Amino acid sequence: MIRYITAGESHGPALTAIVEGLPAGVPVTQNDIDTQLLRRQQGYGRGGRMKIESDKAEVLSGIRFGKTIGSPVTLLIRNRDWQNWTATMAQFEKPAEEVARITVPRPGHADLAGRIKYGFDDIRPVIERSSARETAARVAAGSLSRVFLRTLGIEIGSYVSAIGSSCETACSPAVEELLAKGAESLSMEADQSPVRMLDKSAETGAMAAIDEVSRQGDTLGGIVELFITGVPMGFGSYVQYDRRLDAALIGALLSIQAIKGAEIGHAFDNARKPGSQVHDEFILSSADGLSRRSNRAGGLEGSMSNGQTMHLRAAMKPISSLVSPLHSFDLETLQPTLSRFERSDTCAVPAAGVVAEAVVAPVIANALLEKLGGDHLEEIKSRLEAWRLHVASAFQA
Ligand code: EPS
Repeated sequence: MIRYITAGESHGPALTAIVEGLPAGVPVTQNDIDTQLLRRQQGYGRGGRMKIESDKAEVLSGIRFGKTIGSPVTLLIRNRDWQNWTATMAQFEKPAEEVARITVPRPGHADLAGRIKYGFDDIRPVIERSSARETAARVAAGSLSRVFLRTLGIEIGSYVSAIGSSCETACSPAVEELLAKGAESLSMEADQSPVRMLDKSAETGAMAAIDEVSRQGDTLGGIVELFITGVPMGFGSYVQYDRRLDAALIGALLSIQAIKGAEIGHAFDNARKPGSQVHDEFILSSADGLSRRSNRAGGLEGSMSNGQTMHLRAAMKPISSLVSPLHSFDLETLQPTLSRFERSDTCAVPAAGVVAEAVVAPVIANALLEKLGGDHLEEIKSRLEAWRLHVASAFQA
């Protein structure tokens, strides 16, 4: 099973990830990792930091001659900005010059609870580790599971359906066509847009809205649509709560900084409708086997994959670092004051889609490994092929 852990502060020397449990024999290129890191850095509405960084992963272990070797993979992404923070973020010696302590929490951020929980006299350490900069390490880590899945015909993709109130009015027919080619085709199309939207009028509206809130010193959130194609029936299980695949997927999405809600399929819409308008009816044909009239369940029934495209949705709140201050107070004087500005983005929803793709990749890879086992890619490939044939044979007379 794949496990990973990340380390690193936003303005420390580097971010690191150790990924354990990847099978041996998965072909990985430097480009497979760095392409995802570059995608994460894009998007209309990003702040000054992305102009400083040019994220690249150094592979310190676990890959030999372009293939995983089954041992833990260590990834290191250096923070270029570190050179500007050596005094503030010094590991050992406190610098001679005064380092300003931060004592005014930003509403909506980890500042307040983090400062009290860890007993700091300065909010800086909370800002450093709660920062979404950490997602660079998770994108690098996730890129390995993503390659593993791609070699098995399982692809992950996303697009942005809403930024602020600018949203797609209906699900674009282009989505179905792109998904038919695999979910990565959908992502490649979305990547052509500065806001990763497929609908041009929504894109124009979103960019204008980002400009407008930026002028006002404000921020915008939005909604990411995530798709996974090629997952066969029967991953995950209903038999125990911690084997439920839907819960693991939603948990992964909610672990992303600023993501406050997630759903599978049309969960919230479905809740307002009778069952006859919700459940995806079966069509059995001798030519095509099993298909469905719809996919409102988002590819999961009974917490298991049902063979349809998986569709998840995540809601990102507006980033809580605002140029225009909100009401706050000073934790030292306990006097009301306005919140301080910490450099940030106006909108990071396009990047959140890339991060969402990365965090669900190990979840799907683990569901696959739980179902099929295996330590080497070729072994897993043949087991998956056999499972796909077994499932298809169930619907043939
Ligand atoms: C981010 C890096 C950060 C922020 C942003 C995301 O860099 P800095 O703090 O140096 O500007 O731009 O982080 C936040 C929005 C946050 O609340 O911490 C990145 O690499 O994605």
